[in-house]
Amino acid sequence: MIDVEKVRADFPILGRAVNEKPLIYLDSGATSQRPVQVIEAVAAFEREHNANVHRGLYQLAAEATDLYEEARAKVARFIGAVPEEIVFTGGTTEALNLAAFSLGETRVKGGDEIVVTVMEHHANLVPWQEIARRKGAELVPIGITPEGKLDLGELERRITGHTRVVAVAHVSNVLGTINPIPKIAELAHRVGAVVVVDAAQSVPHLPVSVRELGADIFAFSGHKMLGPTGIGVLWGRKELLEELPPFLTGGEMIREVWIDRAIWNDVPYKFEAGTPPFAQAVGLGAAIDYLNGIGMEEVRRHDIALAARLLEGLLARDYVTVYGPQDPEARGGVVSFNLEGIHPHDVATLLDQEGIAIRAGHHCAQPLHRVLGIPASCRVSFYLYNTPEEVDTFLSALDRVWEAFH
Ligand code: 7TS
Repeated sequence: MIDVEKVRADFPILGRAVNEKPLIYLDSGATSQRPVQVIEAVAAFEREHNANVHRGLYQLAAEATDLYEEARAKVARFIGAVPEEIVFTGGTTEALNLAAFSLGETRVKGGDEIVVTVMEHHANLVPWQEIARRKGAELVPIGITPEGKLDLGELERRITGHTRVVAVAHVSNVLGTINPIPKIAELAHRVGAVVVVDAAQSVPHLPVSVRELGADIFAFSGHKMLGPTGIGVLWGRKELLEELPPFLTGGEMIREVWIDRAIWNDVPYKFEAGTPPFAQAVGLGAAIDYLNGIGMEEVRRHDIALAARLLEGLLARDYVTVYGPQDPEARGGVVSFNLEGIHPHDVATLLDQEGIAIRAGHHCAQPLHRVLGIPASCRVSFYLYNTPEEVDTFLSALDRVWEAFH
């Protein structure tokens, strides 16, 4: 069990008031809060070790480089990979653009197919739309079941000899659905397709071993897992990373340059052009230390307990429609819903009056909302610092929102 009160004491922002009420932060799916250990790790780096990495031949640059590479090793261990396979990026969006561009260059040609799902965040959809458009390839969207799970029958039918890439979220940022990556990878690999996993909502919340999951590329962001903004990760199988061309070019990503051509550096540096976000990487390393100190199994159990309590409360209210699987074990700590006849923006605005922060809108998943037949939804998302009491306070505040409209 997580000692939530002890955890909360590490997050300065959770001590503040919003609209004269104690802040209840239920939007960690958008960005998590940061513990003092992460804030201090970044500050200590800036105060004591700042120099550009992989450049200078002086002590300070060596320290900065060691700390940056140490962060890479921590990320690798955290997801069961090796450091050469960890590419630091600006975030999930940049990592997925890198994957789409580089795979598009080498693996996708006219008439090929790219399989996506209707539950993708725009970050794992629009880059593939662009590749399909540029290469004359076709985007093949896989639908969901009435319960909000991926339609595996349709997936099996639509992965064919034409499929070059299967791009899928590990955990949906709206439905919370956990997709069966090993099964998807097996189907894709049978036809030689590459599996790209948007792990933005999974790596922060579940124990993840990239080797066990069997996919080829994973992308996630530091800021959703207690780390700073501006840092993200692309993990790829080494052989695949070696095959792929770089996305951004310039300094640091080269081995040798002539006036008319260049030879690329080894992986992962081939994909890290320019000055990388090294202070942020050190912050991400501190975030991983923090999560390891708690244990990802514990984080997962905590999410399930809170989601179960929330689902039970929401399903008991006949004015609420919940989207996605009703079994808390089948989802991450994200729950989306609507109140009958009330716009999600009104719900979020009234809850804010009570110090409760939730997200309302299409959550960068407009195609999914079209499939659900709604323009927008409300979303609660948890993390290790949320309490059962906050869930209860939220549910009674929701009743007050409903009453305000009736
Ligand atoms: N993929 C998923 C599944 C996400 O939830 C997000 C961010 C991204 C990709 C993009 O990550 P970024 O760090 O590059 O922005 N999701 C959300 C959200 O649900 N609300 O705000 C941001």
